Amino acid sequence: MKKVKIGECVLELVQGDITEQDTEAIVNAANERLIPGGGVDGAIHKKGGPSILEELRAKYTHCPTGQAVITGAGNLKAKYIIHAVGPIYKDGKSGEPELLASAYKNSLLKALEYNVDSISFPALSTGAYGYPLKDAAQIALKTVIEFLKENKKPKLVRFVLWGEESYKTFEEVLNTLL
Ligand code: AR6
Repeated sequence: MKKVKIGECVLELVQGDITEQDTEAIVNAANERLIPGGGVDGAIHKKGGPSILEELRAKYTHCPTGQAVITGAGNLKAKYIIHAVGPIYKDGKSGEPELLASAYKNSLLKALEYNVDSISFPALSTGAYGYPLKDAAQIALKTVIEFLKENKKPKLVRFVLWGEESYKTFEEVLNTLL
């Protein structure tokens, strides 16, 4: 676990499972059609139960890449799920960096809109969507740090990294940014 202060806010890195987090919101790595898939998305829907998909279907038809929508969290400990859509990685020159930054930023804006004090993120786009881990970590951390400096909330942002490689990469990148 690594914890740093960004002004009054706390930024944490932990290795673990996003579905277990007790932050007020957790972020899902969703797709544009908001159809439950594998990875984080599969785990969240499986553990959170059917109310999450019912709410998605009732409120939204889709979510463009780089944007985010919000629902309740069913059986999970969190109160909200922010469903963010990261880009599918092609060559790094097709707008992926901007779209990935935008997925983080729009999730944080959603959190502010709902007065969310604490939020957990997975490493968006780094699984099925193929974003190189180190590049994705740079964008994720830079975007969050910039947002916290500017907005002074949410009070806690936690990255929940699946596996040691992902955790270590985020830790190394964070050390270079501080
Ligand atoms: N907790 C935290 N991180 C996890 C967990 C977990 N329980 N499970 C996997 N990861 P992915 P994407 C890590 O594929 O790349 C889905 O089918 C994983 O190791 O979940 O944005 C959706 O429906 C990786 O580092 O999301 C979309 O179609 C990171 O979470 C598509 O995949 C993200 O991997 C989205 O792809």
